[in-house]
Amino acid sequence: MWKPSVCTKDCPDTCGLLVKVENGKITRVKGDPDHPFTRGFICKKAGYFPEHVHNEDRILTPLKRSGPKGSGQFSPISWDEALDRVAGKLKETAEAHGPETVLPYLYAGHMGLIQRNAGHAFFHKLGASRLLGTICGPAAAAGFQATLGSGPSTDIESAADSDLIIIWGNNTLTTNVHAWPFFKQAVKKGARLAVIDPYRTRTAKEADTHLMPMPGTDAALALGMMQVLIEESLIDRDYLAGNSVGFDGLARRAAQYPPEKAASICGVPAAGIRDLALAYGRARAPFIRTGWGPARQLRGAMAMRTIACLPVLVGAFKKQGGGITRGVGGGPADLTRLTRPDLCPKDTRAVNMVELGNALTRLDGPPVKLLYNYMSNPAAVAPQSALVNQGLMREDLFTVVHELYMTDTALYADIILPGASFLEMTDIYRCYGHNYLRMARPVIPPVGESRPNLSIFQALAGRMGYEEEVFNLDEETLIRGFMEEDHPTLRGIDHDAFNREKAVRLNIAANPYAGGFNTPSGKAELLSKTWEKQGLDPLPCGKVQRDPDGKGKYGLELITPPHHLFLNSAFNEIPELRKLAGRAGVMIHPDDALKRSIDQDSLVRVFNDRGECRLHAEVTRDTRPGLLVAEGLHWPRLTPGGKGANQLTSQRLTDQGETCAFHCSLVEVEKD
Ligand SMILES: Nc1nc2c(c(=O)[nH]1)N[C@H]1C(S)=C(S)[C@@H](COP(=O)(O)OP(=O)(O)OC[C@H]3O[C@@H](n4cnc5c(=O)[nH]c(N)nc54)[C@H](O)[C@@H]3O)O[C@H]1N2
Ligand SMILES: Nc1nc2c(c(=O)[nH]1)N[C@H]1C(S)=C(S)[C@@H](COP(=O)(O)OP(=O)(O)OC[C@H]3O[C@@H](n4cnc5c(=O)[nH]c(N)nc54)[C@H](O)[C@@H]3O)O[C@H]1N2
Ligand SMILES: [Mo]
Repeated sequence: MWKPSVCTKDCPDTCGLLVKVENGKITRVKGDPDHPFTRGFICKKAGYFPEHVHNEDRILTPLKRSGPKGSGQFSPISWDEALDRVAGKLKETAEAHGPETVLPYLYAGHMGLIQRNAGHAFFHKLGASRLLGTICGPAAAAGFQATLGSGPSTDIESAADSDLIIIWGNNTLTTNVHAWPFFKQAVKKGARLAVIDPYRTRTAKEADTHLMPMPGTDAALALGMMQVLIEESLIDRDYLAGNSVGFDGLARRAAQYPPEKAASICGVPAAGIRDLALAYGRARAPFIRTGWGPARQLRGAMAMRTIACLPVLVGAFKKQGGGITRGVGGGPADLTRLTRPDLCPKDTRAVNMVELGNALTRLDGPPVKLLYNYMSNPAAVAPQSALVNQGLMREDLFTVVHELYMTDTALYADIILPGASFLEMTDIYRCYGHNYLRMARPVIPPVGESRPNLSIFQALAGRMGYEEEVFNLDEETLIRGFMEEDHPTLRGIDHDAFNREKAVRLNIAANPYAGGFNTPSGKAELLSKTWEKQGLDPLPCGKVQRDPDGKGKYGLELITPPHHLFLNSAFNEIPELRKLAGRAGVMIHPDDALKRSIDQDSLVRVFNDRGECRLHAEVTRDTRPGLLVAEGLHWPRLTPGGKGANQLTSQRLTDQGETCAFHCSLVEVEKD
């Protein structure tokens, strides 16, 4: 029997799935052909969901630590014992040290609105520290917001009508593969495909043009293109006059970045910048797909804000097929009946999740005494792992981990609670790559003794004596409540189809900028008064900020972009995918390898002041001189020396959005 479901991984595609169940077990997963965006195909990873659900390494009972911290020695206990112990420890910690010494840590292991947000009310009621969930998107969002305003950007589907697609810092074939057929439709009709990425990704290999700028130089590159557009009169003056503010200031700024200067900052040929700018200015309907890559830099918001000026200059939003995409998506937006922010005591302290290493080792007044981790694997995904691990090793820290697998983080737990997989629970899925909403009910009951997040938090709430209604609401009731919200994107949608678990189109225009911009001026802001008031440069600016801890000391840039066969650290639990992925590697240009006598496949030590890890060298011209690329994330515990690439990344925050500058690290490398 085939049952419908939704892929819940943190990916812009949020695929429609069909899941085959035989004798109570999931035996196959394939794409749902009825899904209007994902259209019946799935990525390599999702084909392995049967092995994700039924896997001999899956944690199926609560566990308690039975050996030294971090040793991975655990013994099974009953749910009653586990919940009593966790609730008891929460009460004890809150009473002895204050509730802010409890820190929930979560991110996006599961993207459904209910299970992902299931712990918020609980921690609000407790008065625990709040976690700022900024590890991924906010710098990109802030940059876009400054120029184009908040809200959804251009629908990717409309790119099928473009005649020039620029994929800017996104590895579409790896991280957003369902956008590809729309791009290919355009290419079939004659569109040119350009990629801007520091290394030759799978996607770059398919492009007509590939510019390989050094990381963190996108604003200079975009300004170089603007200089050409303005000088060659390829801008749309009527559109600018009616729909933007600040053009004169921008023009003065762009004049400072002729392509030769931009080229020297970015490390790309000036002719390449000029050529791309001319193509962009002359295209009938140019379309840009930005990923998050340019934003994972210390000046990441500025980079995104600057790129977002390009479509404004040429009036791309007027044209069918033109525009710019970062994220999309709409309602339901009001989740307060589940998250209950009103239960949170005023002025409760906030801890930025990027700075977990600091929070566990340096934060005082008060320190963190109890870490409650779910839907995240910080020992692998958070920056500066050495500090994170040092914190997790603290004897006086009590760590609870909800997980399906023995991740690097789970190894440090005092108590592990077995989580159900997404195919075993009810949830509702919004999406950040297309405009369809969908719900999914369990395909099979929870395997073993595992439980969905909502059920775990409700059981804990009972033990804590919390009596608010939220601690008794079930998933179907919550979803019905969410869907009653009077949100413009929910108006007119087909509720009946939604209840039958069909993907329903939200009420979002394919070109949301046609009707104006959601900025303070209502226009595209080439000059941002909002940024000016915050003491930031109001205009796009091409200054580069490299890793301050490595400047003058370490000569190589390191980026750690997504791996084709993993999703952040997820899917490492599947032996077959691990085998296909091979050993954790680092790409190095032959010139850099030669200087250091590094041979193909040899084990190398990559290091900086923050830490070190051991990777296998892949000597290749797919990266450029001066740039190392370690696609990830492999589980550190399965990597030589037990250390992963996040040993090298820093906790420094981006210019806006307080995001992690994951792709901004200076390092050195040597033969091991
Ligand atoms: N297979 C797979 N799919 C995934 C993920 C995964 O890990 N694996 N992760 C998921 C998640 S959580 C997210 S947020 C998205 C992210 O999806 P993407 O936007 O594709 O990923 P990013 O890490 O942001 O990096 C995108 C590209 O930017 C490049 N890049 C790095 N620095 C710079 C720079 O300074 N300028 C420019 N122009 N490019 C730069 C990188 O080399 C990379 O190819 O993908 C999701 N999908
Ligand atoms: N160096 C470097 N580091 C990065 C990035 C990078 O590009 N480079 N990318 C960053 C990005 S974009 C992001 S978004 C973050 C992602 O950070 P995370 O969201 O922490 O990423 P995952 O590795 O997917 O870990 C999620 C964990 O949740 C578990 N899980 C899945 N479903 C459930 C559930 O229903 N309940 C519970 N309790 N657990 C569940 C999974 O087994 C998995 O171990 O990582 C960041 N880290
Ligand atoms: Mo992400």
